[in-house]
Amino acid sequence: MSHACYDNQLPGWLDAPELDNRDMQVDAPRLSAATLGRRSARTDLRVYDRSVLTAGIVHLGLGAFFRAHGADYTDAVLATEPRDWGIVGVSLQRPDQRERLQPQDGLYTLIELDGAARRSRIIGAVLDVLVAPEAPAAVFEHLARPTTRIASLTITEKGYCHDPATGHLLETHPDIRHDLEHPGTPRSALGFLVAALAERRVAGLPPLTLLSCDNLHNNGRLLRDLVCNFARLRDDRLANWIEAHAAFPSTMVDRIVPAMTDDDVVQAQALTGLADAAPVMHEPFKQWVIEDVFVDNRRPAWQRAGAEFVTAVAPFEDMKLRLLNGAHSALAYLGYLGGHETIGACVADPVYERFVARLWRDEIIPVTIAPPGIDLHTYADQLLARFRNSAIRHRTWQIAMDGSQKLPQRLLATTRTRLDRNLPVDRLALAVAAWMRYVGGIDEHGRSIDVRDPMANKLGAALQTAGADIERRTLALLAVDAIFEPALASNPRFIAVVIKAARMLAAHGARGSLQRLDGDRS
Ligand code: CS2
Repeated sequence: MSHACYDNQLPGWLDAPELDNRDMQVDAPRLSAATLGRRSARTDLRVYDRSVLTAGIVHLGLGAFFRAHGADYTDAVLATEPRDWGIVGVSLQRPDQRERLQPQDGLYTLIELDGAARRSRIIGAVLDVLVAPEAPAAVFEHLARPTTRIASLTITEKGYCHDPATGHLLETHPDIRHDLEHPGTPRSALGFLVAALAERRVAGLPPLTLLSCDNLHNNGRLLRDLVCNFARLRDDRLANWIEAHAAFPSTMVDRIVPAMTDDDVVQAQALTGLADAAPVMHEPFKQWVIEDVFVDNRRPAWQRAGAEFVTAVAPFEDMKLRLLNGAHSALAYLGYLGGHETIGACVADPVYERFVARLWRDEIIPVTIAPPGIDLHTYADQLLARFRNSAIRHRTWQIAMDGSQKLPQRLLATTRTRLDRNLPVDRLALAVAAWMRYVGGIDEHGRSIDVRDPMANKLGAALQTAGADIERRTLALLAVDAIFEPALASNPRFIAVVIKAARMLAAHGARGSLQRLDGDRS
């Protein structure tokens, strides 16, 4: 899927190091159904008969996150209920996942990293991998099968072709325009889903449950609005049918899963004794809270693997987006600028640790509604412990990507609430100013930053027009209404505090600014 409505073209996800099957080491058999029995004794496997599975789930966006999260939960369900819930994975852009996974019969290794401890498990839930641009008909065929009940998505924020500030469909997005003109060969997830739903309707089949697992506020509702809006551009009756009969549960998904590196491949082989081109490293923690609305109530018993089905996901989602992802993005920009390569390195630095603790305690928690039974201070303490997991090398640069798509739900929603209540927003504003400095493309040592963002060129052009003056640069970025809704961008207190933070960053650097914020000038 291209994203040319913005001004540069970028890969959709990052878990693709420069490695292919030729790089595989030859001193161990390749992981596959035939070699599974040769795995090391310490490698776990949930045992079930893959040959009897039907693929009840078609998953769009087969990145590392889904393989360590939704596929792990599903694998656990298959161990007790081995029938309906195999997964067909669909890559919307590139063939690399298919090229790695197909020789392995879809099998891959999950490696849980807990300080010095490593645990490996082989996952068998992914039965097949399709590459949408190569085989759109095969994707439709799977989505339109009577046995397919769920289409789940981890396509990253930008994959929704929406305006991040308002959630509206970008009707001028080239992929959306393309998909309206060529419904048989779509590029976007929306194009595939709506065309497949149209086929199901004609065939007299029930629609699907469309399960968004991306870090977006109210992700089920957002997906429903986008799908129905897109469908309405094609055919009102189709849109009405989807609105009336499809289901769009909202979800909160959580597990820290850094992008794969070449070293992961070496580590996986050392642990399992089998060569795997597609292992995934992850933290021990995982959480999945799902709104319990599924077409015909057909869904895997994910609760057996620890997922929670609830009636209201919003408080879980807001807690996670604002505390975890908000802190991640704040640390990503401030940490990158301050020379920290990973989140672990950030929180090992007392200045950054104090910043994030106070960001949670003083600015985010007081305006966040806790989900039932959860104490937000305890949740924040657990987050800090998770961020400290020294085995997880989660790069600030990776999290800094696509900030234009992430800022609204992670940092700006909290900022708005605080401004509405006349509360200070110093730390949130410093994070926003750090993002502004980051997208300027030059770090504190004058080196260029590899800024990956679908709006990078637009943001760069706005900064270029603004010139060197900090106030003008800040105002130029605040004027980008796809990110900053007008009520926020025109709030005089917000403008003043972001300009002040930007000046502080320019004068003292990221680390120096954090020290000043805490009144520590040492
Ligand atoms: C991270 C998330 O890359 C990012 O932007 O903030 O991927 C984060 O690790 C997950 O949401 C954790 O559940």
